[in-house]
Amino acid sequence: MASPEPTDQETIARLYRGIARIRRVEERVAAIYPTDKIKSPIHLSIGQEAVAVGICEALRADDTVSGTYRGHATYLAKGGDLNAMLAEMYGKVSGCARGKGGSMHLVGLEQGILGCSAVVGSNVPVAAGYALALKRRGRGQMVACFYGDGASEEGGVYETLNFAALHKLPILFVCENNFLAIHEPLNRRWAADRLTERVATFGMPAQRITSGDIFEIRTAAAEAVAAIRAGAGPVFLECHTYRWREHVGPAEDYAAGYRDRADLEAWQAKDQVARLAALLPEDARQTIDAAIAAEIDAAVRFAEDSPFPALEELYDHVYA
Ligand SMILES: Cc1ncc(C[n+]2csc(CCOP(=O)(O)OP(=O)(O)O)c2C)c(N)n1
Repeated sequence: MASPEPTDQETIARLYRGIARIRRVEERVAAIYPTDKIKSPIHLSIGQEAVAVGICEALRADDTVSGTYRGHATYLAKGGDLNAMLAEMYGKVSGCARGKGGSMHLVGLEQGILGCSAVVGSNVPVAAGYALALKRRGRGQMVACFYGDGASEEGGVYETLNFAALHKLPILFVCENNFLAIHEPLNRRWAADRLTERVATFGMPAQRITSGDIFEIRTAAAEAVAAIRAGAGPVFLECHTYRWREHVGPAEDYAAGYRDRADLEAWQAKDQVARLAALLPEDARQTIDAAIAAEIDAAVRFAEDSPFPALEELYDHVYA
């Protein structure tokens, strides 16, 4: 059951701005991609934005997120720098990883973005280690760790859930369940669709949100964050969502035969960008849209005008 929509226009406008900004950025990235100016592979999260925005709404600025290689939404929702994100994709020195990481390795320690990895599931133990460090530091900070349903099949994720529960780490695990791991749907990978129940057996509250509703995600995140800050240990949220585009790249791939366009249409019918847009007065929405478009134009210019890293730094910053 979806939680009631907030009536205050300020909240709706803020959520709309967050979610529409991510959508428009990724649409622009998809449009630029065929020109070959973007040097990195891209994993778009178009359709999935409500999860990142709903969760990050509940976080403090000094909290940390750990994202996946499909991390544009997480990076932007946590306050990542759009200029630095686009420059990173262009391979430019002004990128958030000096142009050496690309789209799959967005990082922004100043904004609490821990960085992510192309190795599926590998961000999860790193996030728990960070949560352990934050707990020891004792300033009430926490981590929100995002991963996919495919990543949930990695052994290291289960070891991490156990460790986090045992040590009552301040971490919110968020599984973005889009039902797909590359071209393999969930029902060909799991005998039983009981992810949330499996996680609960480790000894942490575990909740499934099937609606994709940004208000429901936001409410659940706020409750989870309050419990985590009170010292109760980790919480797990499984958020159903859907990726509209292909696994990697800018196109649609419904002709590939591994999924049905009907599934897309069902999710598009409850698209949260359109829903929030409809909750706003027309002039307020247009003002937000215009600001987003101007910001994206400026970020594209910034990425295009920035230089590539110098040859002399080829081997710098690539080994930690
Ligand atoms: C350890 C590891 N195994 C396999 C791969 C190949 N691989 C890349 S993405 C992916 C699917 C992951 O699916 P999911 O975690 O659900 O994330 P989504 O792409 O749906 O966002 C796989 C198997 C990889 N990158 N790393």
